[in-house]
Parts: sequence; C-alpha cells; structure tokens
Amino acid sequence: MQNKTALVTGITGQDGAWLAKLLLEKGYTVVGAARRNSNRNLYGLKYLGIEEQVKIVDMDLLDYSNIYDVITTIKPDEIYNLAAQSFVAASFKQPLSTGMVDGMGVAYILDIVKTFLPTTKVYQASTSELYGKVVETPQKETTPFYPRSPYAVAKQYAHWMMVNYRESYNIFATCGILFNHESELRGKEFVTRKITNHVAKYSLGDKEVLRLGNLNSSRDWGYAKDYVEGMYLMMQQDNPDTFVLATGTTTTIRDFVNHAYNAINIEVKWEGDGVDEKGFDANTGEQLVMVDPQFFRPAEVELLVGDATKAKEVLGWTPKTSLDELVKIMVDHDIKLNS
Ligand code: F7E
Repeated sequence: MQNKTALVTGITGQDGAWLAKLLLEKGYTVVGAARRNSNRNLYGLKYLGIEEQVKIVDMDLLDYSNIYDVITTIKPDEIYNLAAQSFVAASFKQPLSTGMVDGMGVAYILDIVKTFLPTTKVYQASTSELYGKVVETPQKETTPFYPRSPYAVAKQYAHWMMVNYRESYNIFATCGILFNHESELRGKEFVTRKITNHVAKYSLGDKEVLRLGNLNSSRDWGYAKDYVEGMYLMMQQDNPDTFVLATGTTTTIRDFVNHAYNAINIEVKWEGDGVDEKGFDANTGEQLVMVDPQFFRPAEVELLVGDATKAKEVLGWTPKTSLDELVKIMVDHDIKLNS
C-alpha cells in the first residue's frame, strides 16, 4: 500500500469519481476539487460508495489565488487535472470562458507546481478532440492536431503548455490523450448517455421520439473505468510523457443507437437521408429516432479512431470492456435509475 496524496480536480465528473475510487483502492489519500456550488452533485462518489472517503475542497480554475491556496496547502504528490468545461457543443456558445478554464487554468496549475512544489506530478486530461479534422487514421501520439472547436483549441494550448513545462523545467507533466470514454456516470448531455437514458425510458413506457444531431459522426468509445487505470499507470512512470488511450474501434452515432435499442431487444430500421433520416422499430414500424438540426455543431469532428499501441507497450494498458458490454451497463443502469 502506498501513502500518497492525490488532488483530483473535476471530482464531480464521471472520470473524477472513477479515478478517486481507483486511487483509494491503491491506498491514496484523495482530495477532490470542485467549483464552489450551493447544490454540488456528488452522485458519482455516492454511486461508487466513496463519498465519505474523499475530502472535497472548493477550487475554481479561473482563480489563481484559489488554486495556489489549495495546492500549497494540500501539497499533493500527484495532481490529476480532470476539471474542464468538457461539453464540446457548449464551447461554441462559451468560447472565452472555455478557453480560460480549459486552457489558462492548466497554465496556472503548472506555474504553481513549478514555483512551489516542483516534485509534484501533474496529469492533464488531453483529448482526442485535439485531432479534430483528422490528418491521419488511426490517430496516435505523433499525429498532428487540427482542433475543430473552442474546446479543442483550449485543450491544445493546455497540452502544449504541459509539454513545454516538461521540457523547460523538468516538471513531471504527463498528458493522456483519451478517446471518448463513457459509463453510467456520464453526463446526460453527451450523446451516449442521452441515448441510453432515452432507450431506458422508452423500455419503461415513455414513447417519445429520440432527437439527435449528426448520425454519421464516428467515435472510438471505451469504458471510463478502464481509462482511469491508464491515467494512474501514466503517473507511475519514471518520466513524464504523452499517451493515447483508445479501443481502436470506431462506431457511428447511428450504430450506437442500434446497440442501445438492441439492449432492450428492439431492432432499428433506418429510412431517409440527412435531416430527413428516421429510425423505426423494425417490428412495429413505430418511429424511434429523428434528426434535429439544433444538435448540429458549427464545425464537426467526423471520425476518430485511436491507436493505443504505445500505452500497451509502455504501460501494459489495454481496454477491457467491449462496446456491447458498455452499452448494456449504461442501459441497465438507466433502467434502474428511471424505474
Ligand atoms: O458527441 C454527435 C456529436 O457530445 C459525440 C467529451 O467528453 O469526448 C466528448 O466529446 C458525437 C459528436 O462527445 C448528438 O455531433 C449527434 O460528433 O457525446 P458528445 P464529443 O463531442 O465527442 C471527447 C473525447 C472530449 O474530450 C469531450 O470533453 O455525437 N451527436 N447527436 C450528438 N452529440 C450530443 N451531445 N447530442 C446529440 O444529440
């Protein structure tokens, strides 16, 4: 058992909860940071049975003095920066605050670590969104970036600041370029959980039509619980580096819908094109899905598929959960939650 302290920012998010659970199992003291909020959502920690074991502190990535206070008081051995405005669609509406939190917030953390706690290891949640309008498939650590949203542009700044502090000041600044990773703790604004939650409700009798945006975009989806193990392994290395975590398989949104309805024994039949495309129950003919342009993005990331060979070779990391297993976990959870 180790006796280290980890500061996990973004503790109220999906990854924060899964990572906190893993670190507690490894013997860490876990301090979780979250923006101050009168109605803080600790569902993830409660769901995983660790609410009592994680000390929560208020931390706002827009406020240097607040970050300084938290980091220099806790003196963590490891900082996992999972906090972000992480919803790509929202970043088009809030490009400036997204830039401040997702970009500048990381620079604050790095500079505090460099100046006051230079042996503290820092993990940054970089993202497959950096590849955006991809210039190479599959995408790996050496693939050039082409960000397609204010979210991804901010994350690119953060990513290169990590690399720059690593190279300039010998800070242990490691980046995980994680492809989409989902779970029953995913926010309902993200497409996977939106779909599984809808399908769960449908199976319980709520027959509303599911409204989605671009059905053709394709994502490399894994299980968040597997991915936090990769984060932890990256931080146990002797040297800081950058690693891709991905499954190597890509699936369209349309196919994810198929998987989700299959989990409740419904086969979806698709008809029409573009905004007129519709999904029907192949047995009853009832309409299940329609396209709603309000969910289109000003610029779309059409296809992501990652190559995690380096993580496998250096960290011994591989994803354990298949897409079918993931969909089943999410649909079953949402059926329970809505029952
Ligand atoms: O969209 C399409 C949408 O919002 C996936 C974040 O964790 O992963 C996530 O970013 C795709 C896009 O996730 C709807 O246009 C269609 O092509 O679930 P999402 P994301 O944008 O891939 C990366 C790795 C991150 O780093 C991010 O922080 O699905 N799509 N119809 C839709 N998306 C949503 N949300 N809602 C729809 O109705």
